[in-house]
Amino acid sequence: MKRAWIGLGSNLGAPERQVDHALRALSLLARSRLVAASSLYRSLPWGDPDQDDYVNAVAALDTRLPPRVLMEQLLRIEAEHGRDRSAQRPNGPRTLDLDLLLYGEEHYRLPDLTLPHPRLHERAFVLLPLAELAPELPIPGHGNVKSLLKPEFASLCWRLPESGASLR
Ligand code: PH2
Ligand code: MG
Ligand code: MG
Repeated sequence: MKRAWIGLGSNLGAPERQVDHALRALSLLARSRLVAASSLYRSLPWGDPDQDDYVNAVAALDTRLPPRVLMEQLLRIEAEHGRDRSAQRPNGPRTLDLDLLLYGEEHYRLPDLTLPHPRLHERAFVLLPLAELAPELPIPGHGNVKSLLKPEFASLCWRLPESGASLR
């Protein structure tokens, strides 16, 4: 059993509902158990300013699925939420994005999967939800989550008041 950390994001088609549904889909994955989900956060678009704000969250999944199989399942859930990769620009709007952030402490470098996620340590919309669940979690090569938080994150990403973290 490994602990995987998954980043969820959406800024098209009722983003809060997309993220809620995706959490439910993660809880139904074979050979896996969803152990925690952060609150939902609203965040300014990173990488391409010409799009709506995102809703982001992070989930912890204990799983026996190997990383590539888990990745395939994440792509399947994205597709079931209307994700159309062919019509998409890099960092542009999307109905649902599921990023595999960490898989245990494993390092991977495949054409379509790099672990840990190469930009995880600098993104407010990943680090703030992650800090809610696991402030002490080490990000290989970068120290723990808590140590990576920066004051300016507060103006880039904020918790939606009506949402709360849940342990399952
Ligand atoms: N995802 C992107 C590009 N930019 N910005 C925010 N705030 N949140 C995201 O999840 C996000 C983004 C591509 O996956
Ligand atoms: Mg992404
Ligand atoms: Mg992605």
